[in-house]
Amino acid sequence: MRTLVVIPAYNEEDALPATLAELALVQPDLDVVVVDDGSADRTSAVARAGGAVVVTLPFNLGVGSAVRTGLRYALDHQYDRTVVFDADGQHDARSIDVLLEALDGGADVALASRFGAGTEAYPVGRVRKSAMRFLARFVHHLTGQRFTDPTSGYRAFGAPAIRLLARAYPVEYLADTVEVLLIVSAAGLTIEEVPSSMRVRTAGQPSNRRFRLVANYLRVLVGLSGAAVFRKRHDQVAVSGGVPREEDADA
Ligand SMILES: Nc1nc2c(ncn2[C@@H]2O[C@H](COP(=O)(O)OP(=O)(O)O)[C@@H](O)[C@H]2O)c(=O)[nH]1
Ligand SMILES: [Mg+2]
Repeated sequence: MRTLVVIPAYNEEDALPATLAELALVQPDLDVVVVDDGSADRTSAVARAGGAVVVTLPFNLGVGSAVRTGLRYALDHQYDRTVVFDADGQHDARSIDVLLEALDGGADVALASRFGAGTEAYPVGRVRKSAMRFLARFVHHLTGQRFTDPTSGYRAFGAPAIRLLARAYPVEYLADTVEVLLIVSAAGLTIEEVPSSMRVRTAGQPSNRRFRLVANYLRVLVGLSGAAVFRKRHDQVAVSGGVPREEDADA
């Protein structure tokens, strides 16, 4: 089994050295790719100095695009499993073992939850907390599965999920965490949530991209509902055979 750690990074020269050092210490057998997403600082240089392979995107494309790039790298280089890990030191490298155990146990995707059983309390503001709760309910409604932390970016993917997401990983904010669960679940792959305590950021700037704009949050809800309705209709049409399917129309 070959496992690749993918680290999306944007202007993380301050935090990345300690993150890579921790990974090298705790998970010495894992290869690491840092996807430098058009950083303006020395992210690429410190990543190389820390022993990682660096894939550089020409300009800032966002976390989703960076993760998709990392998964594509994993696919092209015949890795069996991929762990997505933050550059900022918030993720605990020891939890990689727990994520990989979930894959060993048969899950296609393993999701590290900040709020799972036995985790230390992670500080979240009131507005963000209710927004997260609502999203969790929404995801439950659409997938039939309950997640305590659907916006967590700390995840592991097995081979079928890598194949799917190397081309389908969503690139919009929030969709890059939440919609992934819908895509994976709709494809019939299984997701397992495991607990992992998360630290507060020690260096660099949080992008705060996830909850900066209420408008963005609402846009995702509308987008997800639309996608769900479309999928249902598309399936119904396909089943009834009344209207040609897209593939047929293309032929
Ligand atoms: N590739 C890429 N990575 C990003 C971008 N913004 C944030 N990141 C990375 O995504 C990870 C999580 O970002 P962070 O700002 O800590 O978000 P939070 O933990 O959800 O508050 C870190 O490794 C960041 O370097 C971006 O625009 N592109
Ligand atoms: Mg962070």
